[in-house]
Amino acid sequence: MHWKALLFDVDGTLADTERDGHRPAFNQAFKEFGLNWEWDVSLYGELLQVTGGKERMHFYAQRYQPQALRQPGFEELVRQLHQTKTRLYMQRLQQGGIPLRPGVQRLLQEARAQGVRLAVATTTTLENVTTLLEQTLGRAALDWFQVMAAGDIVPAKKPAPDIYLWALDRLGLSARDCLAFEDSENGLKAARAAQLATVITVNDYTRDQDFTGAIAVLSDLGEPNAPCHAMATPGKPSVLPTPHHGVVDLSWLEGLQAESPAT
Ligand code: XBP
Ligand code: MG
Repeated sequence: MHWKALLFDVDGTLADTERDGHRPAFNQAFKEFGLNWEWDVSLYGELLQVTGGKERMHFYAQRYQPQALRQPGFEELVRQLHQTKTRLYMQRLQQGGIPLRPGVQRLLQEARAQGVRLAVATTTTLENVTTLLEQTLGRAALDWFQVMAAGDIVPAKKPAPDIYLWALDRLGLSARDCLAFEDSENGLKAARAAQLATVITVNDYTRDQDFTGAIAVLSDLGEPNAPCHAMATPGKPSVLPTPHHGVVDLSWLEGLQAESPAT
């Protein structure tokens, strides 16, 4: 049996967008609104426990700006801040400078060549995804993905499984035929709650998170000249599979199917 579809998270998985993409766009939006809120690299790491930009601003206000939260019109302020942040983030993407992570383009192309379907399942706003893909792979790449599940399309964001369930429904496939790619514990929880086998590629914000239940935990997807490696994870240090030659390709992913956790 072969995987029929690969489902990709976006932020942190397709590209390292958080620290130098979303974060400064939030800060710029706060400035434009005359707020003295500033999310530095370490604070942003803490705030990443909440997915979704609007939800993240809420969480921040609850913790650090309780007086702002109590003001009438706070919901509307968050909505406007988020609109501005989305515009500023897309501008950043359009300036280039946020590449796809190693191995992403290679694996997407291989999947296309082999007739394995592609989908996106992300909590971020749809325009952010299309801009990233256009910018890194060209406009035609938007058609590579049969399903784009993004943003507020489902009310409950990751770690809820809803975005994955929505994507599976649109694909018309059952979870056992699909493989998810994630970078974070919240993303893994969402995918596993949707019964999906999940490969993790870590990044600086997520490398110490708990990835129990992932089928593989890797540094990245690897390239022939820059091989990836398996990350040690608590409780499962030595048995995690590592791709031959440090390159995640379809033949290696097929092999994972045998190890796919009981769903
Ligand atoms: C990423 C997120 C998003 C972005 C911000 O989740 O949590 O909230 O940081 O995006 P994923 P918006 O890795 O599942 O894509 O501001 O557009 O919500
Ligand atoms: Mg992510």
